[in-house]
Amino acid sequence: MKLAKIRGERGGDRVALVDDGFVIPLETGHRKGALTLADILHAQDPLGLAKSLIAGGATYSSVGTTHFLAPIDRQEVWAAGVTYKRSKVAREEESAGAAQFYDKVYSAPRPELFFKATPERVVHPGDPIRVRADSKWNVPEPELALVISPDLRIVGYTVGNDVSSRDIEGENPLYLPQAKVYHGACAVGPVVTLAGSLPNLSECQIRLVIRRNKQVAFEGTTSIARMNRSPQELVEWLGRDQRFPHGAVLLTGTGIVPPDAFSLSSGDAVDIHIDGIGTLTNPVA
Ligand code: DO4
Ligand code: MG
Repeated sequence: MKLAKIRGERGGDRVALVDDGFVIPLETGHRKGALTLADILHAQDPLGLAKSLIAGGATYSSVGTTHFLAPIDRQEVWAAGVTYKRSKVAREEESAGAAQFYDKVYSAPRPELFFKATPERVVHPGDPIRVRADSKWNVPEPELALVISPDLRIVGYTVGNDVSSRDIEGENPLYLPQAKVYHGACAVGPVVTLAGSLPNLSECQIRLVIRRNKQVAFEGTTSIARMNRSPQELVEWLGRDQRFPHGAVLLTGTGIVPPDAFSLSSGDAVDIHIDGIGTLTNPVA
């Protein structure tokens, strides 16, 4: 079972339950203060609460005709890095003088964790992501995203794109925030699959397809089983001496890196599919 934020036909945004290809808007406004998607996700029984909010006579629509929004409210977006061997090797290759740090962080107990975006900065499904104007080497990073409650439970999963500038990061690891955090660098969505509804995570595949002029310019697949750390471990580190009163979304690192000759260009279309969740699609501005 999945939850989402959708744009209603007359423009208002709604929280919806997504089940078996159907989208069912929820009546979130009739209780004391309107409930947000995050309120439902952070509840002890999100599915029970969502089902109790289906109005009698609710109009179902189909997933294909629905305008999905990023399924985020006030959560900060964080990201983990170098959690797959492919990412470690790619950073070692791109990095001018700091290759050993990537090997160290891949195998150290403490993971690489960095701040990625405030919710206002998150790009909605279908809206354009961006490459930095002062960068020549840019890639999407297709990542499993964990939806985390204020009490640090993993309450759901969505798809994240940690768009990154490889030349800026490669020049000096201290430039990481500039390579990672800029306008249009983070997309999330289209739905949140509730924690209990995802098949065994280690059996799920992540697939990235980049199209240029309607032709496939790059495609790659990895398995979440290849992640060198468990989601729970990443959340435990994220929550150390840290508080998330509004919850958090944590991107768990990329296991797919296009070859070094590839860089994202304006007009490209990026599809990231994760089994059991769905496909996040964004054009490049
Ligand atoms: O250290 C660089 C960032 C790595 C990253 O974002 C990833 O592995 O996904
Ligand atoms: Mg990443």
